[in-house]
Amino acid sequence: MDQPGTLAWIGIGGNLGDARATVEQAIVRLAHLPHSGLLRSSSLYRTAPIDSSGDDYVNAVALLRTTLAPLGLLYALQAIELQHGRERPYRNAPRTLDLDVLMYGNGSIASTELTVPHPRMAQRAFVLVPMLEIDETVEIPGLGPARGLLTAITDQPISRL
Ligand code: A4P
Ligand code: MG
Repeated sequence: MDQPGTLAWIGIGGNLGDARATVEQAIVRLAHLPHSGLLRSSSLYRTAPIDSSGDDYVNAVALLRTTLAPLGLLYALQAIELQHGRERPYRNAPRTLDLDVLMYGNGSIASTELTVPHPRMAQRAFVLVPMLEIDETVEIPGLGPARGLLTAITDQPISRL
């Protein structure tokens, strides 16, 4: 029998403080998220800031199965961000921890609070490379296989930690 719940892909990033430790702790917190299970998490990656400033980022991706509704999941992620001292002085500011809902099943959502698939994920190697580590065949609703999208952004520096 199929397990209940929806597959949700979560993007994890940070470039303030000990970003590596923060991302590792965030993955542990995701594993303890209510009504959810952590199926896979990627390696950690060092990545150059894209449309952002400050130090290099540490990025990773996690794959959950969850029965939380999309907004319930977003609020749970925001609670974890706050536990890590996330502040929002301005858009794309350096941050201790950013948790984004990249995909929620095959669904598309377009509201001010939540847009899924994440509108910029297809242009970002720091999202696509860790996703492909988890699932070589992953497809982004409306855009197709992530593998093919990566060929347009091979110039973005990313290295596995
Ligand atoms: N929101 C809408 N859709 C979503 C979603 N799918 N997931 C809303 C999460 N939040 C979503 O987010 C602002 C608002 O977006 C939230 O209130 C939520 O309701 P935020 O986290 O406060 O602000 P942000 O992180 O500055 O914006 P956002 O959209 O997450 O930024 P981006 O576009 O994701 O860029 N470079 C590297 N190398 N690595 C990175 O991780 N990250 C960014 C952030 C830029 N450059 C980077 C990295
Ligand atoms: Mg964010």
